[in-house]
Amino acid sequence: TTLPRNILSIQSWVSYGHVGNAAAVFPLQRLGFEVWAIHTVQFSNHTGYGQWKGQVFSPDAMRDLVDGIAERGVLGTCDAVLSGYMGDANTVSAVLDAVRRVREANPRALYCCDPVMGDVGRGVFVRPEVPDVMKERATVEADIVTPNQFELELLTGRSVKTLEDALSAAHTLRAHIRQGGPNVVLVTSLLRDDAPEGHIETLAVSGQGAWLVSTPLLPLDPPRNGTGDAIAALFFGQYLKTGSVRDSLELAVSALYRLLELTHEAGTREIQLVAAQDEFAAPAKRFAARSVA
Ligand code: PXL
Repeated sequence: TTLPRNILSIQSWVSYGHVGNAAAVFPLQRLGFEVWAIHTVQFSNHTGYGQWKGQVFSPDAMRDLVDGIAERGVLGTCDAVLSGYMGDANTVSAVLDAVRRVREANPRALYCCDPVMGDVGRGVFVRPEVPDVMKERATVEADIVTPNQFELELLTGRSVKTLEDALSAAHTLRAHIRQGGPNVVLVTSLLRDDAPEGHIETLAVSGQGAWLVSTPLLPLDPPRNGTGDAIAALFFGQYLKTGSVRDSLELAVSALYRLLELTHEAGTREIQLVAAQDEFAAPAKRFAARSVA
């Protein structure tokens, strides 16, 4: 059997800076994947600046691109689909159509859904109908979901304050997503009451086991847009390469920590995605995961 090579990534595009596909495509390419990028929007810059120019693409414009790829006869060679920020229900429908069409052509294709909906400081930043649609229609099709702590709470209706809460909510979400495949929940930006101070954690819960990685909390204010998009891409890419949840967690978190450290050193509003490229495939310092199963 051959290793997965082709990933369809459906996300935002920005000309300047790094969120959505502009945060995910390059790390995946650097890991060795061919990335088929479909952009849900084309903006000048991310919305964290408060102002931007550009267009939102219609669901039909996205379907058109899937049609065009299908006409090349290559849909059956698509190994995986990655989705990120989906601002309204129509975008969710177009993404799920793409997932269905890929799976018809290749039943072994994996779907990773990053349920981007909000964050602790910022609240919900998608249209009010999205959380329900994300829960009932998108995550149920996903083999891997990558919520942050806030999104885990939103998807499960649970409050997450302790490690026990996080594990229990993550297992509840695992039972809700697609069964029979990897069935992995990756919880990012975990800040629980019972953790060592000055640290932020990433938790992976799967049939292979549950692991936690702790990294120093860097004083990045505001938190950098695109960080979640980059870790979802790195984790999914590493999982497709290695098949190991623990290794993927350690490799993705270690690369992301160095990416943020470089960003802090540079003092830039945008993440240092290009400067950090050597970290993606082989992090210089590897943070170890501890089993919390
Ligand atoms: O990181 C998610 C994201 C996706 N798409 C756009 C964004 C952001 C975050 O700022 O602005 C357009």
